[in-house]
Amino acid sequence: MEALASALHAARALRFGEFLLKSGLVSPVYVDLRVIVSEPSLMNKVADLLFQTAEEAKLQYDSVCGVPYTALPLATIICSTKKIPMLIRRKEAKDHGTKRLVEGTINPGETCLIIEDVVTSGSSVLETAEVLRKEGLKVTDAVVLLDREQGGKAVLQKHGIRLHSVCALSQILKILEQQQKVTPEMVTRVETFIRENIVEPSKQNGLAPTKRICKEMSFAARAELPGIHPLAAQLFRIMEKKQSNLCLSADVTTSKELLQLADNLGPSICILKTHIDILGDFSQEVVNELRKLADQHEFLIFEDRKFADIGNTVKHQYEGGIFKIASWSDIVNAHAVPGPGVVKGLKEVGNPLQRGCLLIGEMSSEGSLATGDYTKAVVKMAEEHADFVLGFISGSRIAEKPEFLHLTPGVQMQTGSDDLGQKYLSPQEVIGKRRSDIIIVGRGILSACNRSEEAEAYRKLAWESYLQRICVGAQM
Ligand code: 5BU
Repeated sequence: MEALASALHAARALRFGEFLLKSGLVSPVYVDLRVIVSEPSLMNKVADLLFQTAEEAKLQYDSVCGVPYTALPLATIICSTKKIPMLIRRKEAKDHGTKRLVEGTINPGETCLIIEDVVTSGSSVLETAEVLRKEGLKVTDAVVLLDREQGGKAVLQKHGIRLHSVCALSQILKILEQQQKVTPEMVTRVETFIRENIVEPSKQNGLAPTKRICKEMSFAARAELPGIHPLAAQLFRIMEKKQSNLCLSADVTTSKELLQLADNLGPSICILKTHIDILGDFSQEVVNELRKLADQHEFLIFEDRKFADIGNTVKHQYEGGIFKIASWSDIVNAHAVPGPGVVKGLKEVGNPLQRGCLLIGEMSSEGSLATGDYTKAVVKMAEEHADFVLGFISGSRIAEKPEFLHLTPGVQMQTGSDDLGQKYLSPQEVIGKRRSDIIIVGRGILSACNRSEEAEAYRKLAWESYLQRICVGAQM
């Protein structure tokens, strides 16, 4: 397998970079096995491996047909060396003479084995199988050199064809990584691309599988952006792993209740947001425990401190005092009102600890003054301090750079407002229409009889809205 991987790489049958596909997608990997016709020994090797794979699977067949065009010479080598009758499928019927679609002797009822170079959606194998089946032949198996693992196997299975592959793209990638022919970053990029472009078997017509076309980068892909803040990358990965873009606003006033919430709702959330100064019984112990629960359940802690003073003061407020926020909170937030000094001050404390900050671009409360040009100035400030600023608190997406996160408070399933000016939008509106990334929910969950169930309901709604937004034809 090692020799095959390096030979395919050397022949440029596998290339890594950025390739515009027919579908309009940009792929980090390009597989073009046509080039091997210029490498006779590699051709023989590949034909042999295909045959061995059929032998190992103990396949019984009477003839072999290669999917045109790349697999034609491969089928020829197999049939010639192993003395097996071959069939050739024409791509178009001849416009004169016999109008045959398949050349060679067809004995209806016999079994024909299909040979292919690479399978993505399985549609090419399926097209050839349909033609052979129309001629009265049985098609039960196909052997392929490379399975791109994008759903082709399942599509073919649905149509009664077992797919046997010599190797899978993930296997080849691992080998090339070990051989230091591709970087670990490229391996991750390719794996992400493959995962996000899985073809699903169509419910109506197998020849036209429905494709998940992604309109926007997924959280997983955003985690891999070059130069992304490590804390933002960690958060994107947590979100993808837990399928959660829910931040719980744990606005409770006792340590016991705070820790209970963190423990019980931890599995459903990606962030737990605190207002540490509303606890009536704050102690160092409670934040130590909270930190342990955050690591155990894999969520980040966000102290909603809303710093809004000159740089020198916020530095002290962040690092010291009773709360020593920087020592336990992954994320804090700040108003941009004082100008960039507030970010610079916080950064001096936060950066050595690998912390991050959100700038308040908009607020959810009635009559908020954070609008228009103010919001634009906040985005500019974030761009100038992207080594510390992870993104924004805002009602909708205010910056297009995928590196920036958007978190939105004022979310409840029951829309409307409270009697102190808080305005509520639904999770679907915030994530689906306003294109925010994470919903922040407090009383929507805290006032429910069963908080864990309610948190799960919010998690699911927000996650489904995200999936629907990024992908056409996403399966719910
Ligand atoms: P609620 O119970 O879901 O309304 O709580 C919302 C939380 O988000 C609460 O802790 C507020 O302090 C916080 N919040 C907000 O509601 N609106 C804002 O614009 C900002 C923070 Br910034």
